[in-house]
Amino acid sequence: MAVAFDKASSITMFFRADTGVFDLPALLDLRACAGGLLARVSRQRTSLGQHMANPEARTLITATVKRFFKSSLPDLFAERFGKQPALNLIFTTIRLQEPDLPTSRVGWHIDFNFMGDTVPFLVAWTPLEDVGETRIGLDICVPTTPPSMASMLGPWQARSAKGDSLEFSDDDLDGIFGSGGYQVRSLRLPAGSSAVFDQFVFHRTQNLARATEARHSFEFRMVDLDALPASWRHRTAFFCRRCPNSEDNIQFLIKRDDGPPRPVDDSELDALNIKMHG
Ligand SMILES: O=C(O)CCC(=O)C(=O)O
Repeated sequence: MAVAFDKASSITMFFRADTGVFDLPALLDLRACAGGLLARVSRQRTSLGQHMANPEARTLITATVKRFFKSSLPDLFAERFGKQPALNLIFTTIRLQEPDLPTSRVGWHIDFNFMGDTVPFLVAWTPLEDVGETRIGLDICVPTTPPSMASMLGPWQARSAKGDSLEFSDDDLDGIFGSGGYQVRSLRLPAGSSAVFDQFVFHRTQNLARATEARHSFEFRMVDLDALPASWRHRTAFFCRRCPNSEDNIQFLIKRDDGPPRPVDDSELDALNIKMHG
């Protein structure tokens, strides 16, 4: 993917972690959604968008996105970018990390992978159980000085152009930030917390050899509907945004092929044929 960026400018990364973003009633809805949707696939990962054509799944999805839009997360996006966010439901994912299943771990990467663009974007990584002690959490790479766009995105672009893996090793990170030019922080967070960061923050599944229990998590991926990545222009996608005049205070939208996102109702969603993976 070719990406236009100002090579000399330095990257201002956004990261913050908050506890108590989802209270227990909200967590119960998120857990029901995670369990229900994962049960529909034979994998450790799925996305909300994948299940939008199924009415029972949509009930679980609706409960979750209502909780999301009532949480503090959309306002965090609005504070940073001056716009209310929409959730990209295709890229809002659910993960199960089991202690004895190393194949589901993800190495160092940036969420730039989802869009190849510098437009407004935040992901809220939200564990549904306490992580960092007996359940696998998330590692964050914290550079000691802000890297330049070129040092960060150059290696990404070179790999993307060749179709190579977009997972980076520790040595790769040494090459980008300089040896000793970053720290690795392992997040120890209670259930219902959110680690919120942008598309420039390297992160990976925590290496936690002593893990004994499974962890579920959501990755809520927020964008500005008026500034979508160029690479999504020809894609079909589902979004959800706050809509104060509607029954649930939320509105689902569909974007098909080259068209703009437009509201979609249950009957249109029921008629869709979404290919399920896994
Ligand atoms: O939850 C994990 O183990 C990794 C998730 C992640 O890095 C991602 O979805 O981008």
